[in-house]
Amino acid sequence: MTTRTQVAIIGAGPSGLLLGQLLHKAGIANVIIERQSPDYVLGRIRAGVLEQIAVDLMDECGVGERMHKEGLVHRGIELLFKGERHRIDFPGLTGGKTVMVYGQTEVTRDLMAARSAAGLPTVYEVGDSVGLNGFDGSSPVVRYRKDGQQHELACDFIAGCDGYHGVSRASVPKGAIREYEKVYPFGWLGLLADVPPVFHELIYANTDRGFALCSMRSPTRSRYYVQVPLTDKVEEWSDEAFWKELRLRLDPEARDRLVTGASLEKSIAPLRSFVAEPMRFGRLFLAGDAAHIVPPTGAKGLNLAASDVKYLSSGIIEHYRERSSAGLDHYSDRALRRVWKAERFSWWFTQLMHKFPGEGPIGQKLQEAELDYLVHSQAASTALAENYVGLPL
Ligand code: RFL
Ligand code: PHB
Repeated sequence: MTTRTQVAIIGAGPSGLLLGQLLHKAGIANVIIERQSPDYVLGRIRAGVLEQIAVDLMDECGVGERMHKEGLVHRGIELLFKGERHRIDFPGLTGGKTVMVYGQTEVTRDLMAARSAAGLPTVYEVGDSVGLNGFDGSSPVVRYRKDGQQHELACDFIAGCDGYHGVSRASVPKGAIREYEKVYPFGWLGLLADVPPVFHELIYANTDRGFALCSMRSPTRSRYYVQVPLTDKVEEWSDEAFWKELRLRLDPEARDRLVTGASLEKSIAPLRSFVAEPMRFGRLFLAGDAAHIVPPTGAKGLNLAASDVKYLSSGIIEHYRERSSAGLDHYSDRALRRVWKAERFSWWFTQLMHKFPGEGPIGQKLQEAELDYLVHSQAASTALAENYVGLPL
């Protein structure tokens, strides 16, 4: 069966859902095609921190109400090294800026609810059946199978919002896109639990046992991470072993205050820096993790997805409203300027906070010297704060 739309969006993660909503608000028809079920998408525990740009985009999509009610405004983070915590004050260093702690699961849930309330078409559970064709010419077509039936979706543009392992980037002819990649020699073991957070702000810890992060989803739900070797398997980590290791990486006060409990979710994520250039091939546009990955240390992944979508939606809207291709022609360059800065920040923060195998004691000493400089220099603290809250669009 053949149907037609203006924009075919591959992937119902934050990038695809945000784009779908912004296009719908502008009167542009779009269909989202997603490999998994909605519950599967909502079950992936990922990002927790939104920059103001992402908050503003949620508002622009008309889905900001619950976020403003339940999200937590954070005015700083704490850096823990040599057993002591030091605060980085965001508003003081950036002229009043803050971030919002509101989980990616909730962002996705709010966007899914708005999409379904507006009756917009989303095709879930298409598995690996999606094929992209004709995007190097003027008539792109997306083919997929659903419930045993073959479908064809003809469109003007395809938005590849299908994450790092998606079909969109992989459909571009070899050689047309250049890929830059760095894989880090460790992962993050994350645990989600219904226990109150150890502290009301995030704690990023550099210790001689490796990195740890204390984050949260609400005043009663905590998200913690510890750096682990890539060879570790999540099944080998009992909850007890996780809490014991986390405690060893905290300062004495936090160690005393830590409340432990049964895990709701536990997983290991590898760390990677990756950029695909350019983010466009003909009528196919890549956005979010489909085009770039950052290590989670700087909390930039979801936020970059939001800024890509902001640029891409304005290019598409300009195309239909003004018959101008300028915004679409500049999409890749505009997005990549911001992407590379976030890549640099995330790489730098990862280097500073993690234990690198083979670096030895001098690596630890050099990190501690840089951290000491960072928390005592207004210039260096400002550089961290302005990147963390998000560089301007
Ligand atoms: P997603 O979320 O991966 O969504 C892509 C969607 O595409 C679907 N898909 C397909 N659909 C159809 N056909 C195919 N062939 C398909 N292949 C894939 C997938 O099922 C999926 O639903 O990409 P998107 O939308 O670009 O969003 C990106 C964000 O998810 C990601 O950048 C963040 O989660 C990264 N991240 C963080 N970002 C932040 O801004 N702040 C944070 O605090 C933060 N913490 C994190 C993170 C990522 C983490 N992990 C697990 C990688 C913490 C962690 C631990
Ligand atoms: C999270 O809460 O999952 C989180 C927060 C900050 C990060 C990464 C992940 O830098």
